[in-house]
Amino acid sequence: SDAPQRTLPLHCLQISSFTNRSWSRTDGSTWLGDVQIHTWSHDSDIIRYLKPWAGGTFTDQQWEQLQHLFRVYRSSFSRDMQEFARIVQADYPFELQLFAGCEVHPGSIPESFIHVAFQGSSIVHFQGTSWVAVPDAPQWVGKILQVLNHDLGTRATVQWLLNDTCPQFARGVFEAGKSELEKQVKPEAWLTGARTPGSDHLLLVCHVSGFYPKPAWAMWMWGGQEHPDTQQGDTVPNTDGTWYLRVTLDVAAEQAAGLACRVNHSSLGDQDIILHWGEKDLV
Ligand code: ELM
Repeated sequence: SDAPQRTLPLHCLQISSFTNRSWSRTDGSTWLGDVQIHTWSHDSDIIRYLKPWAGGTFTDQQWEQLQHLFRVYRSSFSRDMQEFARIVQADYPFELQLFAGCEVHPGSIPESFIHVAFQGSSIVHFQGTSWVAVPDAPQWVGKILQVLNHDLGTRATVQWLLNDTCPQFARGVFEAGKSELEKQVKPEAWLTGARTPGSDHLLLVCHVSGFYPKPAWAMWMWGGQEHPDTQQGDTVPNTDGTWYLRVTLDVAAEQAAGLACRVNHSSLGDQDIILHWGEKDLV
């Protein structure tokens, strides 16, 4: 059909730890939106699928070619970064993080990137056809850029990975995993509350768990109104790929009666979950 192709961003994370001149390790992972699809351990020669559809629409041969490219890349990377560390006299231990990926927007050109961080701070990224320093990068980054940009073969390969391979792979893997990525899983919700020691206050907690996708809404309600003292928690992952959210409210014990927690999520449509606070919820 001509319907706009919806996709999700494809992200690759690499963490390389350099302990001394002769020892380092590199680990990686690939994510489609908030779902991890590959893992690449330092101890393994192969990039492992975490989902049956993690090969997307690539043929076995295309995938084998990529695996080979990344095996060569990983050993070259360790060697080259040790050499750079020597050139700029970096202190050990140090950590390099690479964040790369692409996002395919319906009806416009894909956006791709590689960002490199040293000791947690961004230093270099790939732009157009070459490596460039971030605006506030330390001086010594210039020396590294000269060497990096001298390697025309790698620059060409990086452009091919960013402009062709990544968007093609992202489309294919989204297509292959569509039913799982677009699944809707309803949350469960429950209330707990505890007396705040040394006061006549209660800390009420509304727990919302097991939902997918990530966006969810929860509020403490009083007399049909959103309670302004509601404290939003972060939405954090469960171990099974679903999400967990809690909202809390600190109230005087005598004001707890009549409070309710209201929960909404895309899986619920307009059928919000409403839970009324009761003494039985005290723990
Ligand atoms: C091509 O990561 O230099 C494939 C590259 O040896 C794929 C990249 C995908 C990434 C360092 C230490 C301390 C403080 C700061 C630093 C600076 C950190 C700067 C990091 C710059 C690289 N650069 C990031 C590239 C590393 C490997 C390359 C290179 C390697 C092998 O290249 C040789 C030839 O030189 C080349 O012309 C070509 O013939 C090639 C054919 O195999 O062989 N290049 C590649 O492997 C995305 C990662 C996802 C998270």
